[in-house]
Amino acid sequence: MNQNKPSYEELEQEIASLKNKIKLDKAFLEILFDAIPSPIFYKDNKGIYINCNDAFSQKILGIKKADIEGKSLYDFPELIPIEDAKIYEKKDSELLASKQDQFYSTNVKCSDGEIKHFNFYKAIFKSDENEALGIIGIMMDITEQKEKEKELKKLAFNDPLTNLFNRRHFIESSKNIIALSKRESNEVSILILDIDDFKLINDRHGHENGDNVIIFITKKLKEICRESDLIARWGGEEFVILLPNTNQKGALKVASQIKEVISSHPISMAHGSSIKTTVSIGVSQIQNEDNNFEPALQKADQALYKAKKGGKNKIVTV
Ligand code: GH3
Ligand code: MG
Ligand code: MG
Repeated sequence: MNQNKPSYEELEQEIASLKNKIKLDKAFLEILFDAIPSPIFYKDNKGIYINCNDAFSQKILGIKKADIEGKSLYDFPELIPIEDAKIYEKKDSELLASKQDQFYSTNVKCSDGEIKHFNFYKAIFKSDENEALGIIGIMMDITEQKEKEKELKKLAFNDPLTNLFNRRHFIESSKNIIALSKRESNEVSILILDIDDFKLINDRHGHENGDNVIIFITKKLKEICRESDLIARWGGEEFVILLPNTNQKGALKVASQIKEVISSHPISMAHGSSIKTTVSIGVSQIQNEDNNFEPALQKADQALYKAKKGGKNKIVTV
């Protein structure tokens, strides 16, 4: 008899211990799978869900895992709209055909009703014969990151106090407007507007009330100007407005409307009283030979200087 050959009992013991190990490994993987906060799912090559983690069943569909397994994208019309199901199905087919990893990002309506932005990372799993058996997908919630990006973009383009375009954005946007106007032989004018004696407002009523005056003027400018006009906060209490399809005469009309509206409306101060303020405006039309607004703005700025010299609450044109 061979001394090294394990006995039947020993073999049984070995098998039992291996089975136990597999069970533990499986349980460990299951716990790990569910502990991952990113939704994960896998489907077979016919698009049938094989499994998913808690994050997918709870955060995305809001139903039990058992109700997802064995189903396809089209089995949850109230949770996955048909149009979305079609898009995901197309992506899955592309992935299975290409056998390459796939990445895309899209908005997803979550089980709590919120629309979130997700990055999708998808890969196929294959048989030993290299046949695509199905796909695995991981979803990363990047909503917060997207919001921050949006916020940063806004800060880069908009003035935080008034939400008007800042100087940089004005310069960029004006290029297209001027180029288009030139092509179509349309006239463009520019206004520069400066609040009169604004320092006094700050000194008498405080910086916060000064800010409110700037916000008030912004509101009035938006009310008076057309949707196509480009309004920017140029500096502290200075605004520049580009007026497409407007000649000098038209720009003067807009300027005088701004001047009248601002000087006639009382502005509420935080402590209950109200004040009135005035603005001075320089006006100039962009000339045909000019490729940008700068020469016209320079002229408008000189006009503004004259308006200030001439006693403020005035419009001067060149
Ligand atoms: P003028 O009629 O000649 O234009 O006189 P002014 O007092 O309006 O002009 P000046 O340039 O002397 O003062 C502008 C003031 O605007 C100085 C600055 O402290 C203030 N300022 C600039 N930005 C802001 C802001 O965002 N908020 C407030 N409250 N004040 C600001
Ligand atoms: Mg100024
Ligand atoms: Mg001023």
